[in-house]
Amino acid sequence: MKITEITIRHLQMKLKAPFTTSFGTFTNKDFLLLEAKDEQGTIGWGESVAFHSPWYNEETLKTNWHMLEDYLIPLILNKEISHPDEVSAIFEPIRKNNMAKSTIEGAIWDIYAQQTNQTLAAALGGTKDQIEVGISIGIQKSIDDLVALVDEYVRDGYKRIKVKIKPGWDVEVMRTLREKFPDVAIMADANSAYGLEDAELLKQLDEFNLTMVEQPLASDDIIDHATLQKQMTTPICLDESIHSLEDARKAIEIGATKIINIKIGRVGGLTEAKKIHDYCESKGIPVWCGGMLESGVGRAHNVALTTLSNFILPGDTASSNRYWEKDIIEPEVVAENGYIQVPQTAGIGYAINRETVESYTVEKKTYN
Ligand code: OSB
Ligand code: MG
Repeated sequence: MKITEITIRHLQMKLKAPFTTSFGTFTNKDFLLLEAKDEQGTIGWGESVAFHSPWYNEETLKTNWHMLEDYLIPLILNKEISHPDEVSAIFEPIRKNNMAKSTIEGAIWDIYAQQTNQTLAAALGGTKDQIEVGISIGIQKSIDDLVALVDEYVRDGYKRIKVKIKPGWDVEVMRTLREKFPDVAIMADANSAYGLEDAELLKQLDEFNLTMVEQPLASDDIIDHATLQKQMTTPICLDESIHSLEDARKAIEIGATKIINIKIGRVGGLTEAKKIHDYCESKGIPVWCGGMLESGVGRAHNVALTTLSNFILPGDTASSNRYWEKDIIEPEVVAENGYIQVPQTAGIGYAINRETVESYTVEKKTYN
């Protein structure tokens, strides 16, 4: 295949409810949607998971647009590509900027799957026809509000409840949840809100039989995570720290992580995500697919990736309607009783509603 035209759109979608993490609150989701066309006219879609502001990591919507326009699109346009695994080699001269790279790579995987007449899941080597999912709940105004939400999502059938924690919203919150929901799989995500000096506090989480604690410490500190894991029984799961197979290998080797959250954008695309998945499987490290409040396009890629065998733990890919009044795909992603049925049409498996896309578009530009 040869990509002959790429369109980038900045979309803004209003979240049904604000989502608060230890690093900030989202009320809108601003992101880039990428449409790629090849010489046969096949269209593929990719979503950048970079946020509007550099809170989660250093990438932003604008840095992604810059990297795409000035570096990545010129490297890809009119280049002969026989398999999407080649894209990471084409992008090798450009350091990091994984979310920007992943945006194009995702669209190329979609085109490849369509041209080989298979689902994206099958193209990746996935085997499941349904996937198990959990849900991630932001920081709330009160513990009562949180308990009410957890209750609702448990009734919906979500297979695992993740709650965001930060200093001042941690041990007592988890204690209350464990008391109210003794049999539910519960975990906590700190988004790097703590330091090793908080080890005594974090160790108190061991009382609550949590499935894991996600990214308690800084993103660039896998050494302190290893030190902390030696002192805690709750498994540590790394999110922000893992950008590549090499990061995963080192974190596992030093005992910094017992579980890995794989986010396609954070690791630079589906090819690297698959490599991390395969490596973790060989080491007996379970993985799960994280979320970045994606629209339907990113969600579809997450669903496909999660069909790989070592995605043993439920991920964060909840129903479209948990986030949006109206998603940009048809049908929307639906979790029923904690399961999403994997679509069976070629490519990402969901159709794009162009009218809806246009209604959310703030700015767009075409490159050819
Ligand atoms: O750390 O997993 C995270 C949302 C925004 C930024 C970071 C994270 C999250 C989530 C929500 O936990 C996942 C989702 O529902 O998409
Ligand atoms: Mg996380």
